[in-house]
Amino acid sequence: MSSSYDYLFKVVVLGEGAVGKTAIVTRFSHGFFRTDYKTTIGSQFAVKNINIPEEGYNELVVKLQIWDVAGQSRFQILRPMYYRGSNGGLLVYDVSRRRTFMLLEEWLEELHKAIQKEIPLVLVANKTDLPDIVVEPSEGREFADAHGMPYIESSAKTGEGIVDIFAQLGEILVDRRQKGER
Ligand code: G3D
Ligand code: MG
Repeated sequence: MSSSYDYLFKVVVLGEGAVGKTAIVTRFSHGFFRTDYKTTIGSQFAVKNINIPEEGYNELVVKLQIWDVAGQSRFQILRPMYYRGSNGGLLVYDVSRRRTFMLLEEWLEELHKAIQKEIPLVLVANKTDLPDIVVEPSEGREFADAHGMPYIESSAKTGEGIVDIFAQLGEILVDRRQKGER
C-alpha cells in the first residue's frame, strides 16, 4: 500500500459540545483515531486520504489530517494552539439545538483571532436524522452564503453528507493550493 500523496492539509473541526464533531470524524475515518499524547485535553486527529478527480484521467491523492478539537469552554485557552497551521475547517452545528447555531459567529471569531487570516470552511448542519429540527435549512444556507462557505447537511448517524463534507472541502483546498494561495 502506498502512503504517497499529492497534498496534505490540516483541517480543524469547530462547534459547540455535542454537535457531533467526534461522530462525524469517526464515521469519515472509519474510527481510526490517533490520540494526541502531547497534551491531556483530549484533542485528537484522524488521518484519511481522499481522491479528487482531475481533468483527464488524473486523480489527486489528498491527505487530510483532521483535528477534532475539544469544544468545552474549559478548554478555550488551549484551543488556539490547535488552530495554528490549519488549512481549512468544518463549522458544525446541531439542527435540533438553536443555541449551537447562534454561537457559530463566536467560533469564527475564536478561529480568526488565533490564526489571523481567513481559511476555507464548510458549514455543517448535523443531526438531520432527528425529528425535531429547529434550525431551518434556509437559515443555515443564509449563514453560509453570508460567509462564503458551502452548506452541507449531514447525519453522523445515517452517514448522510459525511463524505461530501470532506470531498467539497478537499476540492476547495486543492483549488487554492493550485492557484498558489496557502
Ligand atoms: P462532539 O464531539 O461535538 O462533542 P459527539 O459530539 O460526536 O460526541 O456527539 C454528541 C452526541 O450526539 C452523541 O450522543 C452522538 O452519538 C450524537 N450524534 C452525533 N451526530 C449525530 C447525528 O447525526 N444524529 C444523531 N441522532 N445523533 C448524533 P451520545 O448519546 O453518545 O452522547
Ligand atoms: Mg467530541
